[in-house]
Amino acid sequence: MTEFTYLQVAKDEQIGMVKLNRPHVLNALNREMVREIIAALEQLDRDDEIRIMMISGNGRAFAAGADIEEMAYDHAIQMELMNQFADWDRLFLLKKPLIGAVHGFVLGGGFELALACDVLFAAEGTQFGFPEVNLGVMPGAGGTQLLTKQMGKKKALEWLFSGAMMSAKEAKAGGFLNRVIAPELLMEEAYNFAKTIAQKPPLSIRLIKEAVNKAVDYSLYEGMQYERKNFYLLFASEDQKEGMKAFIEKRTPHFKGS
Ligand code: CO8
Repeated sequence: MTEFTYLQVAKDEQIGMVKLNRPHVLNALNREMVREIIAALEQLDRDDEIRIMMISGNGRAFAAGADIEEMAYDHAIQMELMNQFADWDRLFLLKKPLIGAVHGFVLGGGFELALACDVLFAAEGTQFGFPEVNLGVMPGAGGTQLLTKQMGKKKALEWLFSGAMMSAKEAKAGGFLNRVIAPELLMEEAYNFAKTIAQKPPLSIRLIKEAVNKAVDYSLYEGMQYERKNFYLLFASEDQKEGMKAFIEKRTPHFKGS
């Protein structure tokens, strides 16, 4: 396997395991880390020894979102030209199942990564949320589309408008979380599930995944393009500058609606 700066990647029999490993900032996803996550998963997806993939995080969070410090001073046109989140689309082209085992904070881009998993397990005490609204922006890597498709419009809007954190119990009731597990058993239970699926016929698993994705993904692509333009556009606003600056300066933001 390639060496990664922000990830630990391992192969255990037929299971490929990716661990986000930037714990001092709660696995905040900087651009290089996002590139690495996609590269690692694609590498495992192409690996004939691997039948199923798992993703989890080291430290006290799965991931507390995109790296705010890195993007706080970005501009809309620069973001449009870089179009960094376009790489994210490749997560939806993975052919093998991706099992998420999440804990702690699962926020913003971290929540989007969790929603992109095919099956999701969470430790008791996990907190999910889209706090982007508190920073003067909005989800930009599929959050509005995935949460709405997986939870329904009204429930999704409650969380997206408020930026509040939802418990694992609420997430399970919302329909996008498969199991809530005692923290000390999370990895073991996710691993055992992966092992069971790894024993199934790989072609059946691949075609089941493909068929289910056809059922739920219709028009997702268009929705994500629209969302992305709006996300980039918000970087032309004063409230985005204020929201992110206030986060960095550890003070309450003052939004003006401009
Ligand atoms: N970006 C950068 N640094 C972060 C982030 C982040 N998202 N989250 C936490 N950190 C850092 C903190 O600044 C802190 O660093 P330091 O020790 O140097 O001060 C360290 O991690 C620990 O965090 P806290 O001290 O704040 O820990 P608390 O337990 O007090 O609070 C929270 C935990 C509530 C999770 C808090 O850290 C927080 O609110 N974090 C920001 C959450 C957030 O707003 N996330 C959304 C980001 S925007 C986004 O995700 C847009 C998605 C677009 C697509 C992305 C594709 C990749």
